[in-house]
Amino acid sequence: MPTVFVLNGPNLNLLGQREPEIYGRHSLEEIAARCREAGRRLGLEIVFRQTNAEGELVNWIQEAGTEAAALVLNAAGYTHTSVAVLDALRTFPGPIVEVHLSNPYRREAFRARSYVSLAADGIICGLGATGYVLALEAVAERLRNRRDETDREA
Ligand code: CA2
Repeated sequence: MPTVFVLNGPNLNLLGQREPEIYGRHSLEEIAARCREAGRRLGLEIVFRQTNAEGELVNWIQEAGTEAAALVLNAAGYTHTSVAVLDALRTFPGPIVEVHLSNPYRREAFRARSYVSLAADGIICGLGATGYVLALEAVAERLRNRRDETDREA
C-alpha cells in the first residue's frame, strides 16, 4: 500500500480554537481522522504530521523522499516565505498537492505568492478540510495511473 505524507505547517495546531470564520471549526485532529478514513477507502497509508518549525518541515519532506509515494502539504505561513521548503520539495520525486483551508487569493496580497506552488502538481484551496480529502483522491488517482503505466511497460 503506497504511503502518503500529509504535512502541516505552523499554527495549524490551533485549528478549531481561533479564527473559525477563516479556517473553520474543525480541529487538526479531526482533519487527520478524515484523512485516515479517506486513506482506508483509497488504499493509502497516511502519515499525518504538524510542526511549527521550518527545519522540521524540511526534514520531513526529505524523509518523504525515501518513505512516501506522494505528498500533501499545507505549509501554512511558510508557503509564502520559505525557499528552504521549496528546495526540499524540488527533490521529491512523486506527486505533490498543495492544500490550504482558506482561499489565500481573496486575503492579504502577500498570501497570493506561494513558493510551494512552484513545486506542486496541483493546488486546492478555500474548501476547508474537504480540500485534504480531495487532495488524497487526486494523488490516489495519479499513483494508480502510474502503476498501470508500469504494468503495461512490463
Ligand atoms: O488557509 C490555509 O490553510 C493557510 O495555509 C493557513 C495559514 C496561512 O498563513 C496561509 O496563508 C493559508 C495560517 C495557519 C494558521 O492557523 C491558525 C489556525 C487557527 C488560529 C490561528 C491560526
